[in-house]
Amino acid sequence: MGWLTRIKDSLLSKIKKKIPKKDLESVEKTRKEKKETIIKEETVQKIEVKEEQNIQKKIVDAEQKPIEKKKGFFGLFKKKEKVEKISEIVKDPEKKKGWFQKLKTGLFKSSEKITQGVKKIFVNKKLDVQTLNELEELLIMADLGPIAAEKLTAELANEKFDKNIKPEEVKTFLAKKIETSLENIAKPLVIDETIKPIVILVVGVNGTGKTTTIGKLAHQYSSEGKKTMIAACDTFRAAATEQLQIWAERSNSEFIKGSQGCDAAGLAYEALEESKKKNMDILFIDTAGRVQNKTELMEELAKIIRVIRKIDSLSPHHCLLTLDATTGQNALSQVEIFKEMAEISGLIVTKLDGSAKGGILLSLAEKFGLPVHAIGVGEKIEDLQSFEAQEFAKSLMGVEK
Ligand SMILES: Nc1nc2c(ncn2[C@@H]2O[C@H](COP(=O)(O)OP(=O)(O)OP(=O)(O)O)[C@@H](O)[C@H]2O)c(=O)[nH]1
Ligand SMILES: [Mg+2]
Repeated sequence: MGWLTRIKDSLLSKIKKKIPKKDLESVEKTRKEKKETIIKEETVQKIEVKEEQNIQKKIVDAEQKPIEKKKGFFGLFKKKEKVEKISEIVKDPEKKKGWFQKLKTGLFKSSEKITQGVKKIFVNKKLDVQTLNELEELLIMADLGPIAAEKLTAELANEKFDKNIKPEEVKTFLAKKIETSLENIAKPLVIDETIKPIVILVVGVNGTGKTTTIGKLAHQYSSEGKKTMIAACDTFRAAATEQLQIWAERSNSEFIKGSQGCDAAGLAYEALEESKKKNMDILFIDTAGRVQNKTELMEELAKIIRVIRKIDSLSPHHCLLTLDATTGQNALSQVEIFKEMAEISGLIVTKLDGSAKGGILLSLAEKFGLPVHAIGVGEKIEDLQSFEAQEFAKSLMGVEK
């Protein structure tokens, strides 16, 4: 009954009269416990941030060779004050309709779960305490996360409590609210054309789609006429280089590789030097995703960042984290882990084709507010769409365009 804590006071007193005293007491207890947990979590987070800052300071201090312009780890993505030319992943309007269809098909498992659930809850029923509780539960089960579920349910209660409401109306209402929540995070990847090359570092857990996403992004930019280079800095996994090389060929990108097991940071340095020499527009750096050895990965990523900054102190200009939508709530802990390792500037959520956990985008928005630049909707080179709040919300709720 989390939603009860969020509804308007006038409605609250009306609802309270209908709820048995013992239930109200239990809501009050949950509310108190929740508040205490939030305070505790915030304190822990503050300590963690402080520790993280200390670690990063040590990394910077330990660096021997002076870099072009000394600056803190967290100054990583400072924007140039004046961006003269900006390029975005622009959607071809011709393709737009087809993409909506594809997203709808991809999110079918998620939307079907919600549609069937809403139908069951709201058939010939008034919006009352019981239906609201059931709805909140359904939304949590659909991976929207407890915070978003509570918020959406309370918003529906505020507007429609005690009124008859049809399943379709519920879905349309929720789609609109979800759209508003996602609007803040749906941001295209912006490439500052005054910087050459723009360095895009791609990180993420094994199998989340780093390599594939680099191939897709490189293809989009090279089709726009940009000169792209890809560096195979996942020197850890066997066959990773060969896989990336295929994507480089498909996307008409230059390719730079080392031998298996070679120093990833050294290779990244070489790649940046080379891409400068060749006047590349964008350099993509692929990385290994071995989170099972967090310390090694953390050191490797920190080293990559440290050495490329010797050439360009503002690099990497973007640090993208790929998340596999099919892993659901697990994606949240992946963001936590990678936020410790690098300053994540944006997310790419992959495998939204066929995922029953599309609601994860809401959880991510509520928890981190990080920009989502694009979504993966298949394994092919063209299967990367820019993330658009409205079409996503409608697809998730199974609402017609
Ligand atoms: N259906 C679907 N499959 C995807 C998508 N993105 C990536 N994949 C598949 O997911 C698998 C893993 O993708 P990779 O790009 O190799 O993932 P990675 O993060 O580079 O993995 P490691 O190199 O092992 O760390 C491949 O089989 C891809 O084809 C997507 O959006 N949809
Ligand atoms: Mg890979």
